[in-house]
Amino acid sequence: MDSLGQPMKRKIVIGDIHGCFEELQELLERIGFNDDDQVISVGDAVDRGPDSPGVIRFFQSRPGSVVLVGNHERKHLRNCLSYSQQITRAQLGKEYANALAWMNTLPYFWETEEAIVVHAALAPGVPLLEQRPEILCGCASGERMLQEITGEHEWYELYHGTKPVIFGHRGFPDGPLKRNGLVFGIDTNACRGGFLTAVVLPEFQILSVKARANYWQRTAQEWRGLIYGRTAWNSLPWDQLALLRKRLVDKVKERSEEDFDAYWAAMQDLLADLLRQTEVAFTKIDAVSDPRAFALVAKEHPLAPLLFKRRRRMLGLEDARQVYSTPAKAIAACARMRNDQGDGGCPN
Ligand SMILES: [Mn+2]
Repeated sequence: MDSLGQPMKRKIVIGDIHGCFEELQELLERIGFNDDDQVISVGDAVDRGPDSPGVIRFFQSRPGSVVLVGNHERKHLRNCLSYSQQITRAQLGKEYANALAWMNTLPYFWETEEAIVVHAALAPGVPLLEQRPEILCGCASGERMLQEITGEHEWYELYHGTKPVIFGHRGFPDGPLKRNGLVFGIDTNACRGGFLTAVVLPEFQILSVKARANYWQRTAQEWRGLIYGRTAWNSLPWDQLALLRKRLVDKVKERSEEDFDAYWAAMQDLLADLLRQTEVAFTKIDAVSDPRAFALVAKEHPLAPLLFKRRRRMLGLEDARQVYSTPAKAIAACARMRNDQGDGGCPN
């Protein structure tokens, strides 16, 4: 009961939604939510999952609901768009400007009678109003600042406030983190096929629903042609690309290089697909045993460079990399192949 003897309004705090709109609906239904409940997202409501626009519309249409700025919203706000943000921008289309204006109004923390809600972390011993937004939202620079403060420890091991903290950002695949009734980590990797988790206040009741798919893997694949078809990375030679990847991975031990890793994996897949296509093509003209007749047929084939190479010995990924010096050239060969066969065999 509140001071007027009314039943306390429920607050439903939800972990990183990442565009998993169906799971959000299912979780709220499971909770039996109604118009009196306040829905609070810890941030990272968008990106990676299938329906960021749906999630945004949901929160925009519920007066009194709260979405915090997570590191993903922050990347949109700072126009620092890596793969998953580019996908969301493409999904939103004309609505993107409106979504940005909305994100611009979002807070970095939320405090209720029962708990403090942040996206990523609190710097130990610093009053809530003096916390740095970078640390609260867990962007790359914030993570570095926090690491300098906490050293070997997790920030929540050093939290000695009296009010419980609810946060997201750090995925706990085996279920939400509950620590001394004081710290609740509720990102349970919904967008990677894990769970979407909520804490319902004032009881601190925890509920999760299983995600229907590993959405990020799927979305990353679906959009890779569209997004990376446009980037200059395609035109970098493979070894430079590998070097760039290594530098990113070595330097930034953050989540930000996941996007590049997804890109790298997509490029590897692409080459492997190309090789599989070559196998089919090769089998078809393998019957042509006369070298001159083979040359005549192979020359006209979309995968000619690979066919000639294969004729001499077994092809591997390395060979494909040598024949197609950049991803852009491999993509082009794939596209020619697809046009030639009309079977959409190339995933790009
Ligand atoms: Mn997240």
